[in-house]
Amino acid sequence: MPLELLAHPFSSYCQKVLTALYENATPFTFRLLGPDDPDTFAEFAAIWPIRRMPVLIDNGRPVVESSVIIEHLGLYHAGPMRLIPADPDAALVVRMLDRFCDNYVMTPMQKIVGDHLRPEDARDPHGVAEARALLETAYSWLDDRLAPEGWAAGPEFTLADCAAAPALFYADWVHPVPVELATLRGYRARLLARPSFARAVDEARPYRPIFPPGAPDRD
Ligand SMILES: N[C@@H](CCC(=O)N[C@@H](CS)C(=O)NCC(=O)O)C(=O)O
Repeated sequence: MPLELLAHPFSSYCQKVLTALYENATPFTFRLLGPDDPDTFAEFAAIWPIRRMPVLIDNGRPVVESSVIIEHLGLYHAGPMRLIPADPDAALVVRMLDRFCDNYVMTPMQKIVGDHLRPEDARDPHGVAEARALLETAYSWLDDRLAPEGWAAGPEFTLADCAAAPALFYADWVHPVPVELATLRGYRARLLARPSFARAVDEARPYRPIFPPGAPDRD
């Protein structure tokens, strides 16, 4: 039975997993989680009551959480691109950067986006200000840490880059990376040029009009 991914092309965490799948040209069936397919959504909600996408189904076995899905793919559907290094110490660095991108870039970005979905009288300006401050700190830390070439953890593209790509892509839309952080801006540009992530971004283009704060006219 082929792998199935319950996902939406415009979702940042789905793009993280799609990037990993495309890196290895892993065959899978994309099952769209959208308003037009209530059956797929009901299946998703039954599998994962937390209702956060994506969910991978591997021969009937559901796998949740994007980082774990990518680890699962490396264990059971390995391809030529090893997204988690074999060396355990190098793997720790990759996992730390993956956590960094999810917790300190993706989470505040989602907070800013999510605030636009709230009713006017339930907005959270204080929480949004905190999210913006966290993004500033995260951007600065990444800019200091990244090399001017290559990827987050070194010369190889890894899980950390799968996480960084959609996180920085959308974070820059809602809170632009300052021009003085040239290393980080260069890294975001390299991620956008990586064919695996570029494909995920292209597939999501038709959904840009639904970006809650309004999508800018650029990648
Ligand atoms: N920790 C989860 C986060 C997944 C997540 O937040 N997914 C978002 C889409 S990018 C979602 O399903 N949001 C739906 C909602 O918040 O109701 C992962 O790594 O997979």
